[in-house]
Amino acid sequence: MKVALITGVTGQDGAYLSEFLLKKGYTVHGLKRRSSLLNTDRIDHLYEDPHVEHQRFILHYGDMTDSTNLTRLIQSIMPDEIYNLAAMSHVQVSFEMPEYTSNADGLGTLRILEAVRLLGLEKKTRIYQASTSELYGKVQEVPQSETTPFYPRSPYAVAKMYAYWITVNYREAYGIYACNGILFNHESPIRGETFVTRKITRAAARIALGLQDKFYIGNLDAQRDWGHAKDYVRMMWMILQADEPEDWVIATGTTTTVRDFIRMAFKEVGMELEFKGTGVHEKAYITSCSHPDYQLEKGHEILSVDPKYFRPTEVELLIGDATKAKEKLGWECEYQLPELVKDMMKGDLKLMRKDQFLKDNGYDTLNYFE
Ligand code: NDP
Ligand code: GDR
Repeated sequence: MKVALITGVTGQDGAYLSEFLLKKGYTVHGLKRRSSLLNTDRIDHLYEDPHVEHQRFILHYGDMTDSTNLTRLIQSIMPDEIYNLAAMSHVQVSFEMPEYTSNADGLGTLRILEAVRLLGLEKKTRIYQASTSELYGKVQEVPQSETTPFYPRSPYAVAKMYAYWITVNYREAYGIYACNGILFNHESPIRGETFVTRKITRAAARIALGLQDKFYIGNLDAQRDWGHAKDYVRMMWMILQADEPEDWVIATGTTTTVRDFIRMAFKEVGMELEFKGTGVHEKAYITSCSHPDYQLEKGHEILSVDPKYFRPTEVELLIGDATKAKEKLGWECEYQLPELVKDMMKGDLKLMRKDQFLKDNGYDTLNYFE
């Protein structure tokens, strides 16, 4: 049976990929960071007691900025496949932490490749690099494919551009089976809460349940090609099973504005919206509520634009062309945007009902310092 190492195992994709590979019979090793509070929520359901025999899901402490740690782990695990998913993955935060982002996302990838080379695993270990549609940045061509030129627009994207090319270089220079998956945005009910889709579905659920009045948002005109993370992790695995190592675009081929994503999320709780005003003055109001469980007054203001969420340089439009992956690897996505929004809203309504229960029973304000 194959052995995989996943960096970024505690993240959205790490969790879905772990589940996927374990179902395929792999032994999965995951790299997690030490943190003062537990950060394994997304993979707790996969946890195995280290004292049982034949453990197939094993976690190790590590960090992408520590090459001795990465090399030692790879040496002891001797993986058949490495999925390098670990990254400081928030575009806006990368403007605040450009040096760290370059170190973890750019040099971190080099550290993995170098470890494989130094350990003489060039012919054994296949490497998947989590590349991104952010590489396309400023629009050069639509839809974006494997041949579209890059024009990164954030420290995150610039770091990922280094990671992309160092992966190509190690493939060409040392014959390592190393591939870039250029994945467009993919979301899920376990997406990080500060990415725009999850921020919206959380807010829609909380507003519908009366736990929150309104929320604040940035650029409503940005357009993204949003898919479901479940479909995309399957593709990561398919990429490493191909005969030859190559780079692949993975996308749904449709694009939607942030504004329309908000409309879709609120529709799931029976609410129609009207957007009024422009730029920083834009707001959204409820025009009708058709769901018996979620009733708010018509005219209730649910959202305002806050320029704090604008980025110094924005990526306005992403839409991917995954023809190569469809034709050569037979990849198809099972989820389109409406099903994705449904899945995310279902998840957040469930979560927020739990919050509501705690609030109704007085357990929402536990204060350890009292
Ligand atoms: P998440 O932000 O959900 O997860 C990132 C993971 O990386 C977490 O496990 C995080 O640990 C870990 N991590 C961050 N910094 C370090 C570090 N210095 N050392 C070790 N681990 C670290 O991202 P996603 O799951 O959404 O994305 C996975 C990868 O795919 C990322 O590289 C991202 O840039 C890339 N990508 C994502 C896309 C998307 O739409 N989701 C699209 C294209 C590419 P912790 O839990 O402790 O924070
Ligand atoms: P992105 O995702 O930057 O595409 O990177 P994000 O959800 O953060 O932003 C998408 C678009 O929405 C606009 N936006 C807001 N974004 C956030 N986070 N918060 C807001 O309040 C808000 N309002 C508007 C943004 O300006 C942007 O245009 C994600 C990450 O997962 C990367 O790691 C990955 O590489 C790319 O997707 C593909």
